[in-house]
Amino acid sequence: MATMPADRIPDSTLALLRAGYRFIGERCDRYGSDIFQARILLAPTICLRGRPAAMLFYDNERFQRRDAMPLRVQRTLTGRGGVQGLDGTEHSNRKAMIMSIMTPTAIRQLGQLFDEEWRARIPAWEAAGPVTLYDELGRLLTRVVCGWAGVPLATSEVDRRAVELHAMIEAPALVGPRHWRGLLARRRAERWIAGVIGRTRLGRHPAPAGSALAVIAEHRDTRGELLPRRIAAVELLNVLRPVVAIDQYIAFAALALHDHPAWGQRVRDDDAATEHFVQEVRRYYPFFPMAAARVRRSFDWQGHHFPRGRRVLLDLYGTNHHPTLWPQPELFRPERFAGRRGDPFDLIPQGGGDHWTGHRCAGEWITIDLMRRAVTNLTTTMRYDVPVQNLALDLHRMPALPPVGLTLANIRRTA
Ligand code: HEM
Ligand code: MYR
Repeated sequence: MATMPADRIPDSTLALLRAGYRFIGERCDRYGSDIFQARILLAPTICLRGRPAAMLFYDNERFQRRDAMPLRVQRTLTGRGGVQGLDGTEHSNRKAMIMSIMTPTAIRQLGQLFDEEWRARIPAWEAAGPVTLYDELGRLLTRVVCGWAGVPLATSEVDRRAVELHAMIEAPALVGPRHWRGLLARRRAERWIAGVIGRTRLGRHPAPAGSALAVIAEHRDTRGELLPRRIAAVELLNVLRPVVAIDQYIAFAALALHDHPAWGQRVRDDDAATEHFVQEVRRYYPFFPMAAARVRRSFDWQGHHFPRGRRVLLDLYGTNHHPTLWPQPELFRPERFAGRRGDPFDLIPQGGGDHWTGHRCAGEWITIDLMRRAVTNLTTTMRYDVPVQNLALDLHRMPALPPVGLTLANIRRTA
């Protein structure tokens, strides 16, 4: 058996929180190995990066998701009892429910709503002076996703729900007040959505057929039972929250347009260039740092032993920056996607493998579609200035800055 390189310090959790997105990659570079072990959250943990590692990690025979996600992440970002922590037939049943919402027609409807809202918002931005893109898009996406999903939302409620959904996304890797804010936000949001599910089931709130609300409220599990209201709420929030999270990627796209102005010209009226640009934003910018699983049955891989029950972290960011997969990974070069064949295990910002049988992100197509539309809106429907501000990428924080701060000024309509 080969010896797995290992961190020497008794516990690396703080080092992980401090190093952020580069934690696994830095150690892999230092050890000259895409696999190493560290104690994280007081337990031995195997860390992996790269394409072969991603193929291994998404093998359902070898890994399970039960008890894999750290509690602090479940209590804020994902909730408990949702699809992320299921295995086997329970997972396939629940995942089929979520994937049934993602039809091409539904994705187009969401996109059209998004475009309409964006255009309708421009006059207010024109009048407002400098706007923080992340806050503006957080509110816009909250309105759009609730309308699309069939969730009733009074105008007076938009701000509060947008803040709650943002708090859940920001909290998992932070400590202190910003973590507590995420705990509270999740409790409130689950109560809100459980109420909506309850009223829908009683026929007090008609949910449009095929909407996320209707599908989840009416779904039957493997035993033919409706989901408990709280679990249904976790699943509906698994659709609402991440659509709002796309604002981070849109802010990164705006940052990339600012840093690489020639691409602002190239993406205009060029669908292929826009696609490459969006894929490079998803590859290059840090978002979901790593995925977590546990060894289901002991096995050996590349001469290393994986004992049953061991937690394993796959470095999503590090795989997207792996030097053998991506020449000059630290350069932002959308043209690297021209002629590149799709591969389920190399570009994995939203997980790898298969959407139905595995845990790959259910919202990947929605994400790509809304990012494409956002890039078109940023480059054709309006003009703006980017005032002097600190736009240096901070990879130490998860989620990374600057999306929270990116400000646009002097917005004016062009179309
Ligand atoms: C799972 C990232 C947007 C719904 C995941 C995973 C990642 C991810 C890394 C976990 C993969 C794994 O465990 O192996 C992202 C990022 C997004 C995004 C960076 C950008 C904003 C969305 C959207 C939706 C969505 C828009 C829904 C509309 C889900 C669901 C899962 C998931 C339901 C759980 C899948 C499962 O466990 O089978 N996402 N996601 N995500 N995502 Fe996303
Ligand atoms: C979603 O809302 O599900 C999509 C985007 C969330 C990104 C959150 C980024 C920071 C998370 C740190 C989690 C560590 C996981 C082991």
